[in-house]
Amino acid sequence: MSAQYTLVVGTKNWSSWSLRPYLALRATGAPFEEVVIQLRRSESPSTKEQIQKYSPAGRVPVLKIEENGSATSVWDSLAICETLAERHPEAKLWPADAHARALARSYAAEMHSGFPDLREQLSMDFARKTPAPQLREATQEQVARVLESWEGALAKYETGGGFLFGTFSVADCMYGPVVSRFLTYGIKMPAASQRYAERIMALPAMKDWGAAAKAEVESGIA
Ligand SMILES: N[C@@H](CCC(=O)N[C@@H](CS)C(=O)NCC(=O)O)C(=O)O
Repeated sequence: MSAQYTLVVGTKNWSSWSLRPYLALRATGAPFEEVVIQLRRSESPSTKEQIQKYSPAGRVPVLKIEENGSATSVWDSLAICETLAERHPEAKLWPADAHARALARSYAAEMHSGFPDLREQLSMDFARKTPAPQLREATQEQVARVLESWEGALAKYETGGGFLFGTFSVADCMYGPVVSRFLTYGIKMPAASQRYAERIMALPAMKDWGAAAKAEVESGIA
């Protein structure tokens, strides 16, 4: 019997960390259930109370895997992406080439552990278009670093499938929400990055996430 997956995510308009493993899970093609927890909710049941039912770390995303009578919870976006890559080798969530794979891992890890000013000043607001705030110097440097790294990867691998390392990989999962942020705040991108952004936004998974985010905004919960 195949595993049953449940992905626990936060409010889709805001939860960039949740979008990352969602993109990976969609890329596997495996069926899954979804639980959406409302972020920034203080009244009962608060965000904290709701997340605690699923996550020992008190954060989303969480992937629950039920299989052979037992259940495992995997938390943290990168750990979930790694777990999915291992469980679904056919999805090729890491590049086949060892050199490209090492680079893709670096890209994913750099996003996961870095860019604090970009994350704070250009927080994900998927369904909205908003003028960018006055960007601090550190934020400007981090935006430039993202674009420089995209341009570098695309110069070498774009022709192999259009994504950072050719075909869609965990590196793209990690940067998908950054594409959304750049579009929300009208960040100017060089040509290859602009094409990359268009390809990411055209993914059916991004479109579905965007439709759900729009519904959240329209209903006033985000
Ligand atoms: N390093 C974690 C970060 C997860 C995270 O910060 N998630 C936010 C939502 S995007 C959260 O759960 N916040 C809890 C809250 O708002 O109470 C990951 O990569 O999954």
